[in-house]
Amino acid sequence: MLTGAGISAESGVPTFRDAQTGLWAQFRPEDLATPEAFARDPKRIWQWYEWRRGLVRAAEPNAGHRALADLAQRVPQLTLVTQNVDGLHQRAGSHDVIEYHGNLFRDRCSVEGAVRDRATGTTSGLPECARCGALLRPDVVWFGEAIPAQAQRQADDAATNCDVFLSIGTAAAVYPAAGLADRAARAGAQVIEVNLEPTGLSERADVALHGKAGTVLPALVQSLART
Ligand code: BV8
Repeated sequence: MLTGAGISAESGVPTFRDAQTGLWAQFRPEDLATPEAFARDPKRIWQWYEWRRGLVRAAEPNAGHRALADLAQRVPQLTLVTQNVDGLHQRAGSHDVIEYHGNLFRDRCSVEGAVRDRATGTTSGLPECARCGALLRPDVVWFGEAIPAQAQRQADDAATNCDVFLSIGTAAAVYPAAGLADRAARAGAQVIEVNLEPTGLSERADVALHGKAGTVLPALVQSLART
């Protein structure tokens, strides 16, 4: 399964398509989630991520997240790959979630590249590495950056070896994540899309269920439970 921002929408976490609100309304996420933007103005980028952390802390997993955690108990082999950096799948009880684009709540050293704790003091007023004092950055994948190697390998393997590939709450427009469904289809899997509206994947999917994930997924899991 591959999930995107749409599965967290019903938890009050804005999708990337949803217009940003307040201070961020004037920015496209694609312009903020880049190493260049961070190099240019780390203070602004940290404000954006702190804003998003606040939104997610105030959010709760929804019926869509819970249905996927439930499904994992019912099917023998299930791999959950998410593009979301909000950690809501894990809070809903899903295990071994492949965080394809990282996680909002971890910091990594902008020089050493490793996940690091924050230094107690800070000379720049921004989070700094407890080990080398360099600026910390959120442990997420920015546009133009590579997917973490282990996550990419695990996701590719799961897509190549699955019988059913579920694409949930994603516009399927950001690569290489958007290529996973085609990889699964080429390997003979059934591709099922669950999304509020048609996407670039819809016509290539074997089944396209258009509706809210928080409604469609519990119904899907229940119907599977009856079989
Ligand atoms: C890379 C983390 C190279 C940060 C993110 C091939 C073709 C074209 C372009 C490219 C290509 N290959 C690479 C690129 C460039 C780029 C890319 O894909 N650009 C796009 C814009 C065209 N890709 C990259 O830059 C990638 N890196 O290529 O590096 C490289 C390789 C090796 C070595 C060095 C370098 C990295 C991409 C990752 C960027 N990071 N996030 C952060 O979050 O701050 S991407 C971010 O945006 C999300 O993680 C997610 O992936 C994406 C948003 O997409 P969705 O999740 O689909 O969300 P969206 O809002 O778009 O849609 C939501 C959907 O839900 C909608 O359809 C809506 O209808 C639906 N919905 C709404 N409510 C509900 C619902 N559905 C169900 N229920 C509901 N209630």
